Amino acid sequence: MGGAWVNLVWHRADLRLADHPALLEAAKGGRAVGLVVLDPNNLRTSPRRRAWFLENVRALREAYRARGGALWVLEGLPWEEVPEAARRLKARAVYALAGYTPYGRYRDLRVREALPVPLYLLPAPHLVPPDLPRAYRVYTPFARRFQGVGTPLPAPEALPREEEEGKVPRVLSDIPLPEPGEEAARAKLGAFLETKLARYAEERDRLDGEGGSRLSPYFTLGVLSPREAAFRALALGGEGARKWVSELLWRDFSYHLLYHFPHMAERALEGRLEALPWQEEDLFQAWYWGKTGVPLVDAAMRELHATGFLSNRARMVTAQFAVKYLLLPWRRAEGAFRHLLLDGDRAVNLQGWQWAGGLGVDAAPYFRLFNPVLQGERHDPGRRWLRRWAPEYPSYAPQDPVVDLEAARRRYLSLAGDLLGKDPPAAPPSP
Ligand code: FAD
Ligand code: IRF
Repeated sequence: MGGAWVNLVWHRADLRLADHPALLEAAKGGRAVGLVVLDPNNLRTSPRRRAWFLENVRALREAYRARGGALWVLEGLPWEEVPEAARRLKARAVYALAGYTPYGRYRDLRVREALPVPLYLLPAPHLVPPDLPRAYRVYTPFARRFQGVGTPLPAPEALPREEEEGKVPRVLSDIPLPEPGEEAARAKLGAFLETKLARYAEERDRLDGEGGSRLSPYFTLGVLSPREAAFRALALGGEGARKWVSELLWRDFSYHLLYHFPHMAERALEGRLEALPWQEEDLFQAWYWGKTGVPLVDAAMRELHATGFLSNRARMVTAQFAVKYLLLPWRRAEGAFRHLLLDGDRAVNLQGWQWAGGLGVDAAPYFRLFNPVLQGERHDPGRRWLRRWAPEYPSYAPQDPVVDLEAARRRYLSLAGDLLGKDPPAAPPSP
């Protein structure tokens, strides 16, 4: 072992060295040692997501080594493993970035109780801190709290040589993964800013997702700091940058919602809609495997299985279709989505489902239903995306659909209208 004492830096959803306040603080004395705890409570997920997490842990360990430092990787319950690491390393303190999910907060309390030394939880870089004491239920006033971002922090220059402990297991993913690690994320950010940011506002709705950055799998694990991303985009300026930063703010809004309304993981924020007559098995299987007979939905679900990614537009229409047209039990569908997505994130996915499904996030009126035919024609004009993922359909018109779109729309409007005590609108708009 190295010197007399060290500070432990416990990485969770912040698998990076740059713009990491806890790491910089811990490294002030020059003796910061990294720690990742492979937590069975987090890793009970699909092989692709387990593999993506572990590959990024491996990349983080390489980054520590490249600066002369060491990253410990222990497997087990955090309230056992963090104190164990602290004892063995003679750590003076443990530093981490605060997280806001219900499990994360519970875990951190237990770890703090079990530790013989202090656990310092520093605010993670966000555009707006999710733990604002005032609870916003609507995005726009939350986003108005944004006051710009400060310069991102540098990575610490040198880290102390220390023995490494633990191996990063290899897990086979069922899909090809993006290149893991902070350097890959930063290169992808650079390419996006250079080639796509200026046209982002016009191109972001494309069903093929080519208008966006595809950085979400990195943001989910904190491989890239959202502050660094926003800082670099805003430095370029323009409408595209403003729009892109507003999407990063949606991400913080998701954490904000789950922080203030942790029950939204179990129950829709608009609780009255929980009484909808949710359908079961057959329809769920048709939706999940992309066999609904509705081309946009089928293409989306197949792309999701094959790649672990989906454009925001495809997510909105597909999730809303599951909730409003098929009346699928929304939590089950939300969970299925999250486990297929490489960027699957409890807070962001919950917010996305409850927003798209009209279940209480933000002010979207219950009677708004996307028409999956018009959505396809509008956002995939040459049908290239459709040909790629569901080539048997010549157009976005349904073929032997599991539900008749018009009948399902009416059924939903009447059921939801009753539960919410509202008359169905005379001529509901169908965008
Ligand atoms: P870009 O367009 O480049 O946007 C930049 C970043 O902003 C994204 O990487 C993401 O971190 C954030 N962002 C973009 N759109 C949103 C949004 N609508 N809400 C919150 N943050 C956003 N995103 C996830 O990261 N994990 C999820 O589990 C997830 N589930 C979703 C479920 C549904 C039903 C819906 C409608 C959206 C969901 N999103 C989720 C948000 C969004 O679809 C993806 O973040 C985005 O499509 C990722 O592509 P990108 O990285 O190219 O995004
Ligand atoms: N955080 C950990 O500390 N340990 C783990 O093993 C984690 N595995 C994960 C796997 C996947 C697919 C995702 C995230 C993690 N995380 C792990 C980060 C958690 O999101 C974070 O710890 C959060 O605070 C826990 I995606 O609720």
